[in-house]
Amino acid sequence: MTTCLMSLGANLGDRSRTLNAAIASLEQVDGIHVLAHSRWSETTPAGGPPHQADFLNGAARLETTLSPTALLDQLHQVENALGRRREVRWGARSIDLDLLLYDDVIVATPQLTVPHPRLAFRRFVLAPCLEIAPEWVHPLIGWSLEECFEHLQKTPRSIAVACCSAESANTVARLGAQQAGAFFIADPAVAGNWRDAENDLASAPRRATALADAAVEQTEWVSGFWLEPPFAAAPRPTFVVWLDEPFSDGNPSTPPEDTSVSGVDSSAPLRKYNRDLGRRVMQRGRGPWLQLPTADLTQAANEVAAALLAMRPQ
Ligand code: A4P
Ligand code: MG
Repeated sequence: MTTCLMSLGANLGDRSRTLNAAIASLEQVDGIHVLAHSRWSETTPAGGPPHQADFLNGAARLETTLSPTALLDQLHQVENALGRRREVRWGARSIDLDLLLYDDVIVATPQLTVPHPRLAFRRFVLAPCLEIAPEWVHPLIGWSLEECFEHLQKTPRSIAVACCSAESANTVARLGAQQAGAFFIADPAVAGNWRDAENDLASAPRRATALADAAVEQTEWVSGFWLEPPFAAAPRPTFVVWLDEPFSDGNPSTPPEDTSVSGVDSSAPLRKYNRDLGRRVMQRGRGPWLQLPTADLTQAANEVAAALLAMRPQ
């Protein structure tokens, strides 16, 4: 038997009736037992097409003998039976059932990501989880769900965008902030587009000052850079978006040619910087993060804007 945590959401039709029906249907599935569920709470839509109706959200704790993929399959079957149509990502829905945690198992396949990547900073997900599983430790972040929620409560709503390309980071931060009506903090210290560890070290004091200045006046901000902690003078962001730069063919941000050493892969130092950056952002115990590809900067900016909305008190 494995214990799992799932979220429920609905913003079409008779929402509470559908959520209750989902719990009853799950209880009927062989290999699933519902241990507890939260209250259903009204929340404002975060992301997706505009003018959607408010959601009713909740969470449930289950016991199951099913594998993560078999469980997801069952969640989809219950969604389908309750009239779920999939037309637009983040579109209005009669029911959405997401698998948040499966014990402390980590799954990363094209069909399933566990822990759910947006669990640790969404108020409409965390608040109901606190009613039924406050002590559950997020297996990647290393904080309990209660600690994640407290962090959300006590930090100003803020996102740092970390990327080895300063241009990509600033674009995503600027567009995301604009969309959500938040303040954008540009990197005060960039020498060219590509970042490196040496420049990060030299730029740290200016970056800390830019963050500290903004924090005095702004309640919500997005920075086009990440200042690695600890930095006493600088406020910590609520979470970090790591824009993972794959340097794949056809990528518009192809690394610059190094003409000084012929025959050497000039992108190797950047690849290393990119990999190290990701490792540092995702270091256990540091706080929430979200990994996004640089392939679609507009989509990444939408994620930033939706995350800011999802952090706001309801
Ligand atoms: N998938 C991968 N991992 C998981 C997982 N852990 N749990 C795949 C469930 N599904 C997972 O999901 C798209 C695909 O994600 C699935 O085919 C599955 O294989 P979907 O349910 O078809 O589409 P979606 O829900 O629109 O996309 P997504 O990315 O799951 O969105 P979220 O994160 O669920 O956000 N605002 C409020 N206030 N309340 C909400 O409930 N929900 C969303 C949707 C946005 N804004 C909201 C709410
Ligand atoms: Mg979903």
